[in-house]
Amino acid sequence: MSTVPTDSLTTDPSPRPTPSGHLVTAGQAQIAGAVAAGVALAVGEVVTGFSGDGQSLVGSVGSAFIDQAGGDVARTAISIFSTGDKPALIVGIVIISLLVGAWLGSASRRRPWIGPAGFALFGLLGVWATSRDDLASTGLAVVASALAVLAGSATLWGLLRVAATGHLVAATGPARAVRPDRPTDPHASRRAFFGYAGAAGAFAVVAGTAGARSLRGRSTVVDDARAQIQLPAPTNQAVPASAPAAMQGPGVASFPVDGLTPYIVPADQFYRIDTALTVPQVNVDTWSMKVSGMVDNPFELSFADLLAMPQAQEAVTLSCVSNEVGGTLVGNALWQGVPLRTLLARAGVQSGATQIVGKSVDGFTVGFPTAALDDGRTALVAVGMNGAPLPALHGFPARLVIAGLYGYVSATKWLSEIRLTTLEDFDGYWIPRGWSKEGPVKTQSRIDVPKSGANVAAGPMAIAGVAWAPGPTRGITKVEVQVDDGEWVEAKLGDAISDETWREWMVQWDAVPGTHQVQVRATDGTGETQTSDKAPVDPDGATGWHTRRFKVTA
Ligand SMILES: Nc1nc2c(c(=O)[nH]1)N[C@H]1C(S)=C(S)[C@@H](COP(=O)(O)O)O[C@H]1N2
Ligand SMILES: [Mo]
Repeated sequence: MSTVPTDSLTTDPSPRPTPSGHLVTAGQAQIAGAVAAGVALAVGEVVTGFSGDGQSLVGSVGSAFIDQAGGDVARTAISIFSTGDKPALIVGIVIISLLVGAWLGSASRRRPWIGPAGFALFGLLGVWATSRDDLASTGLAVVASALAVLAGSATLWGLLRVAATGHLVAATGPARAVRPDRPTDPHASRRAFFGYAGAAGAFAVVAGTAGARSLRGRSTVVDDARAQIQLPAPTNQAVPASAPAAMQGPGVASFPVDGLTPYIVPADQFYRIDTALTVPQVNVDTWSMKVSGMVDNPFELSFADLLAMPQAQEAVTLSCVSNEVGGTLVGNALWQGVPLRTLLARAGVQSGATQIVGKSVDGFTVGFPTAALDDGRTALVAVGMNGAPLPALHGFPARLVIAGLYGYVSATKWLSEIRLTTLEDFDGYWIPRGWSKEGPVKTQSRIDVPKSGANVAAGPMAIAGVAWAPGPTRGITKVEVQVDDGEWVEAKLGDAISDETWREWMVQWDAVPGTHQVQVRATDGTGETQTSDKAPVDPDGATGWHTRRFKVTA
């Protein structure tokens, strides 16, 4: 009597009786489980999306994954989770959830408790992840998880029942529908199953998308707040009025060479690196930051308090320790904010304090020696970037900017606290994940033009790029370029606002037909030329000379 069609979508050709005695194919059970998992995820997104604080269950699971995986894949973790790979992580979590759901569905044919038990475990995982996530509220996550588990279990139960009986609710009353003695038309029940499964799947897609949209819609909150903010005029003039155009504002290069990075990088082109799966959307009206720890007078500042204090504007080149030789995880901007020294002086740093820790609203932390500030380098609690309030991606409403230190030890975005402690007492986020405790920036240079593999016409051509060794006593004093095995030629240098920024460089070269290789090396203000020794990015920044190959045709 086994006439259930097995022509499509069924992986197990022998249908098994459910506890009610009816036949559900493995394929149908897997589809039921996957759809149920989708409904559960969607319900979780909707509940957190429409009532929450900007973090979803899936988002929290993703964040927990990033924090956990960071240790194992420390070598690449910082760059893996840069902007482009975050959607991939979310998609991965959804796919894995659907696969687990499919497995739960097929296991539920024999043991109906497995479905709800599996969903409950998933719900607990969501609650656990949320409890570790500073951006999410655990109370809401418990409610969202509970509703998601209920919705998932109910969907699975309902779909298996339709698969078995052809009805969700029997015409003659629910009690009779589960009776094994009720004959069903297998074709009708198959049609009914796919009807219900399709409807539930459509609900999951629509609701899940709406929930995720609503979460993302929160980004306009920050955009609206930014539009209202009037930054005070800085007390200093970082850029003399007579300075060249490249220094006056973002988007202009020191040399008219196509493809050369602008001296001041526009905020929307500035590299972004952080562990945040969902960008923190900080409410500037309720935000505050503390100065705490080993200080005589701990205090707390609102955003208005910060804006009321004297503001400095400084050009500082920020770079990421994960920047490979020739990489793009480096940028120069005009940062405006309250000097960190002003805040520390007000707090009264105790003599035993040897480390400054920066904490973020999302739980991320940095730490660097108090001694780093002894040389007069720029250190800001920045509220502005290139003359506008910080964009959400770059730390709105306030972040740390410390010249000469890689971002992972210094540049806390979405700042919530500055804490004075000792070097022994605390390690920032990346330190237990295998990165060096201290992160001074290494001297580096990069070729922007020509591009790798470019094909250029013979004749005079520009070779150009950027070089940096940011720090009050460093900066770039010389850049040299070598084509093939020729002489090292000194490049022309663009001006710099200070030694804390990069410099653009350029050489003219008479291109002759053939395949060529160009390499670059920089010398910093201490007279030291960057080493040609190749070192990987971990644990404290890459070294080596950037090389590019290109072709010249007659
Ligand atoms: N809250 C928070 N701040 C952070 C990070 C982070 O993961 N979370 N990453 C740091 C790292 S590794 C770098 S290189 C800089 C990058 O700053 P940007 O994204 O504005 O370029 O931010 C730093 N600040
Ligand atoms: Mo970084």
